[in-house]
Formats: sequence, C-alpha cells, structure tokens
Amino acid sequence: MTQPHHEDATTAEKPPLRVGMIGYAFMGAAHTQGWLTAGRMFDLPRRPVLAALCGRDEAAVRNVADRHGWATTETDWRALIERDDIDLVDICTPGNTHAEIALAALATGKHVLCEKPLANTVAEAEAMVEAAEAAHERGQVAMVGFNYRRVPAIALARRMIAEGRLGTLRHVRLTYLQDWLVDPTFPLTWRLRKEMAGSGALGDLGAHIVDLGQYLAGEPVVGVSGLTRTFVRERPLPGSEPGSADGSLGPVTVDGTALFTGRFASGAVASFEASRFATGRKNSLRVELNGERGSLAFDLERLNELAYHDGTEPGEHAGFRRILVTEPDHPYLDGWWPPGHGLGYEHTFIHQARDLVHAIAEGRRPEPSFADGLQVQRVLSAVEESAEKDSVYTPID
Ligand code: SOE
Repeated sequence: MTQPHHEDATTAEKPPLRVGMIGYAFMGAAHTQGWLTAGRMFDLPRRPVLAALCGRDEAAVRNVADRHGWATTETDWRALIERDDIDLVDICTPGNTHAEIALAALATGKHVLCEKPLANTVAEAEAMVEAAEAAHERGQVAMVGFNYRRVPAIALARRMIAEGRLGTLRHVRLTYLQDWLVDPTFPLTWRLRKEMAGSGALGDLGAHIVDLGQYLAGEPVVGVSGLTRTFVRERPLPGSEPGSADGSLGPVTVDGTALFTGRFASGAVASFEASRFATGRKNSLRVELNGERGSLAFDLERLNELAYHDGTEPGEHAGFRRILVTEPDHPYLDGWWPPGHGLGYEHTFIHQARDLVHAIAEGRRPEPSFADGLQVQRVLSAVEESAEKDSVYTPID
C-alpha cells in the first residue's frame, strides 16, 4: 500500500517510527517525553511509536514501561537491537556502553539517537563516526543528544549570529553549574566512576557547553588550556553495593570541576566552567557572546528569554534588551502556545525528537551528528590532557 503524503495523512495513517529505548532513568524519562509529545504537537512525517523499553531489572523496567506508555520490554539490549519491529534505537545508558550499543544498532540497520557525551574516549567516538558514515550510505541516521541546542532562545541566538548581528565574535563565555556534590555524604554513583562515566563535570556538563559554544560560534574550538579538581576524593558506596552497611568509602575517580579556556580559528576566545560544586546553583547554564557589533546572553533559568545588545545603537539609549522568545516565528514555536505562555526543559527533548524524525524522513545527516559529538570529545580529551600537565599554571614565587 502506498503511504499517504504526511501533510494529507491523519496521524494514525503516517508511517510509524518504532522506537526502542535502552535505559529508563532521568534521561530515559526525558526522551520518553520527547517521543510521546513530538507527534502530537508537530506535524511530523512519521509517527513515533513507543515500541520497546529495555533495562536490566525486569520488574523495574516493566513498571516504568507501564507508567510511561512503552508497549513491550526487554532486559537484554542485544535482544532489543535484533528485533525487526524496531526502527530506531535510543541510547540513554551510561557513557561506557554508548559505543558498543550504537555500533551494534547501526550494524542491524537501525537509526540511532545517543545521549551525550557521545562516548567516553576519542577512539570510541571515532569508531562511532565511521559506522554512522557507512550507515548514512544505507539511509540510516545517527544523532547525538545535545538537547540544549533545542531551546528556542538558543536556536534564535544561532540564527542571529549566522545573520551577522554580532559581527566578528570576540568572546564566547559559558558556564554550567550544579551543586549536588557539595554534600560529602552523597554516594559514589556511576557518574563519579571513571570506568562508567569517562569523566565528571567535564563530560557531563562541559560536553554541553563545548557543544553550545561551537554551535553558536559556528566553528570548532582548536585549542584549550584546562584545570580540573576533585574536591571530595572518597564517598560512601551506594546502599546496594557490598560493604555499604559498615559505611565503606570508595574513591571518586572523576573531576568535580573543570575550568578551561579555548580558542577558535577565527581569533575569538572562549571560557568554560563546569562544576558540580557550585553551592546554590542547581542547573545553571549561562552563555554570553560578545562581537564587534553586539552581544547576546542566555540563562537557562529564564529559558524563554534572550538578551540582545545592539552595539550599533547610539550609546545614549543602548543596552541589553530582553527578547521574549515565544513568537510563532521563533524557532520551534509554531507547534506551541500563544506568545508569552512559555516552554521548559522537557521541550528540548520534544524538539530533539521532532528534528530527528524529519532528518530520518528526509534521509539527511541530523544535527548534531556523531561527527559533532566526536569534535566535542576531542575538546574534552584535550582539556584532560592539558589539566594533567597543569600547563595553565605559571608558578608565582
Ligand atoms: C546531570 O548532571 C545532568 O542530568 C546531565 O547529565 C544532563 O546532561 C544535564 O542536562 C542536566 O544534568
């Protein structure tokens, strides 16, 4: 049967995009929101279907699948990947598993969405890019989940920079601050173990701001100087692990804070700060860009707003002004509420799902691609190398 053209089709008539998701914790829940809602609010060429959810604990995965609306469950990701009633594999597991799962999923002909950071090492990320390129020739699509690109104000900032409203860029300033590690009794979860997470604040939060910096500037970072710290070096082992009853501690093997500077080939300079020790900061992501003709500033705590300073205006009444990014012609706003009603964090995942469905239907490389994820990985790795050398320090006697 020929499929109706999507604009003429009712939602039920559109060809399904059967999603199989691996992992169902925080990111899994966020991605589920994306898959559930994208087709309801946007006119998509394919209809996302929550086909299968995979996790190792059978009872727990069934419970979440039931609540979130996934049709079936699996306890082995390999079984999920082998299923021929799955079109896309969505990877929401810790970083140490991304490469293996993505390579296997691409090999079985699936499209792939992989959470950030793309991998734990540059070598893994390179292998993933190679596999994604080969898969692209076969009509498959592979995307990495840097969701903050999908905040409408960030997408608008990118558009304004590309239009030349800031002129030549000089400064790109990004901070991503959380405080959940300030408490020294916070347990040693997987995010604090190098063998699972790859790195700490650097890979978790730094990956986001490196991606945003490169996306907004429209060019890659070509050099860095870094400084990392692990303030609390031992933490209680989580309750479920042996030894916890007697209050055993285990070593924290990742950074808690990463500061770095970067340079772009154009001559613009960037500063980055990623921390889990910024007391009082819960999920504070801020961006400011200064160019020869103007500046832009964004704060995730006020994510419906973008601050813009037009440096060509007479000084007398110039200043940063607030753009409320809720107009129908702002990025992604065509699917949402009337002006002023506002969006939130979860909408970034809905927009991510929307963009990925379009890329699949059009057979084009999505943004951010695995190659974009690899470029971020290269920057993170260079920061670690620089921090190990302590090259940022010129000692002062
Ligand atoms: C935890 O630090 C975390 O959930 C990150 O892993 C996400 O990528 C970020 O968006 C919010 O914080």
